[in-house]
Amino acid sequence: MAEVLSARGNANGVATSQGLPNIPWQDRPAGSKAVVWRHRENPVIPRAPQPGVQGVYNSAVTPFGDGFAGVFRLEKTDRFPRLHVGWSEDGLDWQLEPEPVVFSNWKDDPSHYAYDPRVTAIDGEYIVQWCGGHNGPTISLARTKDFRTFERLENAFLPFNRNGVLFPRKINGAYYMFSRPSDNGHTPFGDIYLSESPNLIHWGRHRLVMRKGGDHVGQWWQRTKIGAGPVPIETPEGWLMIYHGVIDTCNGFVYSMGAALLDLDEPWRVLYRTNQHVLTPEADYEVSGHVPNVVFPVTALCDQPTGRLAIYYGAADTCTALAYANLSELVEFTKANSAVF
Ligand code: BMA
Repeated sequence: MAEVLSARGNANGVATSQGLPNIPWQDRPAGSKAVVWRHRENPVIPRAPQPGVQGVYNSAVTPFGDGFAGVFRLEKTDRFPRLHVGWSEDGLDWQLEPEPVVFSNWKDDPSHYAYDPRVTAIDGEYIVQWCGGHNGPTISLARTKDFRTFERLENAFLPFNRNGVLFPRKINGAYYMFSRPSDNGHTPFGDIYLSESPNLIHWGRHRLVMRKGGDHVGQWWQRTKIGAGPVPIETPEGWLMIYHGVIDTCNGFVYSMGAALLDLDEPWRVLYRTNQHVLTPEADYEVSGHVPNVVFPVTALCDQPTGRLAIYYGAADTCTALAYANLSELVEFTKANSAVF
């Protein structure tokens, strides 16, 4: 990888347009009918991309300046998960900072791991959400304008919790964030909840959004647990929430990708929810790695004028992969292949 780029971005570094003409993109392969299809040169960040790094996965990227920035889950050979900033001009070739993110206002405890980050552009800045160690996993937050200086906020919730995902705008004056109450281990259960905040500090009005399950409507792919994925995308049909659904098999968990549409004003109300996965581990880099059979979506970039979606996902807890979809096709697929429960 090339050397780390210097400072990037416009005046405040925050993308202002709904258009994203430099979004990574490849057309659906000829003959394929898939609603979500893989980038041909996957993985975009391979296994062991740098000496001493064994995995970069479940990471969030965002438009930034003329290109892209991101916060990556990076594991060196100590296998301790930390957040590292990355930069890219095209969303495909990433330069990763060798040192983890530090917080200007926070003395980190070396036992505080950090994994599965999301990045939300909102109110002229970027809010980073991740699963932080706080006597067990919970949802940690920080703000940045330039991906160089980060100010840590208080943890949003009590442990144990994972998959915090902040909406990209306030709804009726309030911030909203998904989360998934968990346990201190590998969590053989889990439903998606939504919480509200006036200030990104105090969270309440916790509401159940979606439950795992589906046996009673003839589905197994999301029967063990579910968790929110990328920052939801606003569409005329509702908030598009891409999420992961998990089945427990005799070979362990299998993580697949699904989609749901939520009411625009009351986003705890599920309008549609796919009755089947839209991507499941099948490629070599998804079925083989440190944790086999994991497709873990974390980012969905959208070019609104063309409807192009670029979905970044962690593959097998080892590398970073990319898939594509068309926004209106995915919305229509979700509506046409839905079972809400
Ligand atoms: C979850 C998290 C993710 C991971 C997934 C599959 O519980 O730990 O970071 O990708 O399991 O192992």
